Amino acid sequence: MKVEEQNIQDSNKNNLESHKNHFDFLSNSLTNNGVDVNTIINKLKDFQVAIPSWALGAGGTRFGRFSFYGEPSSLEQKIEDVGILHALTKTAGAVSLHIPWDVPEDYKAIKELGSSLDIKFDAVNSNTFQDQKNAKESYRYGSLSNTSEAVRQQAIQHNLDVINIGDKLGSKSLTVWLADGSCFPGQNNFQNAFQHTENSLKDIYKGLPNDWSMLIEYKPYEPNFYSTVIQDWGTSYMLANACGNKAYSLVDLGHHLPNSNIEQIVSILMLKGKLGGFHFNDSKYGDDDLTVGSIKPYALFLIFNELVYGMQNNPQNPDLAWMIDASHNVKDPLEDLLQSLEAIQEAYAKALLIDQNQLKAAQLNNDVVECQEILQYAYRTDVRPLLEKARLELGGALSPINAYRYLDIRNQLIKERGKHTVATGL
Ligand code: PSV
Ligand code: MN
Repeated sequence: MKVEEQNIQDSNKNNLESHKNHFDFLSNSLTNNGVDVNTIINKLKDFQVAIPSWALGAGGTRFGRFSFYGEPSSLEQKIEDVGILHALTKTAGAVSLHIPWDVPEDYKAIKELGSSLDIKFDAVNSNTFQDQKNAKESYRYGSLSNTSEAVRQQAIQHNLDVINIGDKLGSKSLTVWLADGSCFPGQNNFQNAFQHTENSLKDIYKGLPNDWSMLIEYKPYEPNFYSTVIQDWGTSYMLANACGNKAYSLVDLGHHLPNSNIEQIVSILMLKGKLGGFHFNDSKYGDDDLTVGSIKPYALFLIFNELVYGMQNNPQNPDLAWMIDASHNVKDPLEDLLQSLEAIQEAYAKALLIDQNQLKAAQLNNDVVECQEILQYAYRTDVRPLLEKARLELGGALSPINAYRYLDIRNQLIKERGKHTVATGL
């Protein structure tokens, strides 16, 4: 299914006037405060976030999964779903595939479908956290860190295969997330596990095309509960340095222990030119994969403040691979992603409002109160009219969620695909 621009325009009609009033009011007051509103709108228009193929169906927990009606059951349908998100928001112009869940049968057709919907193929993700049918070796006790050379070789080869698949689609980066670790003290030799991982990553790195990046994702626990080989940003940073200048760290917001200062991690990785990718989600307790901005919106804003600072001051980093990594059991996955996209744009717009020169001056004067005032002035500003304006100018929806419901998209998908389709993924 494809959402036609005319239908989006129809859904906007009734709210255009109220949008204009809100926008004019905000735009005037920001302009009076020295903000260049057009620059912010253009930055919002340029900001594209990849949708992971596995978030388009309902997620699940180890206790069960409640599949959502009309889920995409093929790669084509997943890309069509991303097309729907992009048509409504104009900010979801990329998809991130997970191999082997998403191996294309017809590359040409998949590429054509992507470009007909203005969707690019962003980072490709390897999977050595599950055993695949007919695989010779098992990842039960790890993959790139395994004590067995044969298992490590199989996992290295899988990553090389993933690069090859991504290359045919126009992807430019490989994301490696390892579940490797141990569940009980004494189970693993930490040093050997780390050394094997470093050597395996170097072997994968050798197969990376020149214009590609390798993104190394870290996570403190789960599925292993005692130790994880790539447990934190420092480990990921060490490994990226060991591999070379095309290897970077990837920050997933859910992959930190409670109360970690993620904005500081982001800032230092950017200073060192080693931040390559970013997975958005939100969490209350662990890697909860909840809708972006649903639990800690202020923390998200502070993270964006550092990202904006880094994008302006640290050209040593590549363009970041932005992706949403969220999924759960209880919402329509497309509505959930629309909410996440909105929260990301909102935090980004607020961070763009921060007057960096004023902040710098206040920091140099050690004016702690003024520093906080500057951040909170930006955070408390309701920037939604700016997001609406950016979407309108690109032919998107004033309110993507309202348009999605007004156009009755889920019911159309159910009609097309049936009720009991199940998306591949976790
Ligand atoms: C692991 O929790 C993770 O965040 C990695 O990005 C995976 O590739 C993804 O989730 C899907 O399992
Ligand atoms: Mn992730």
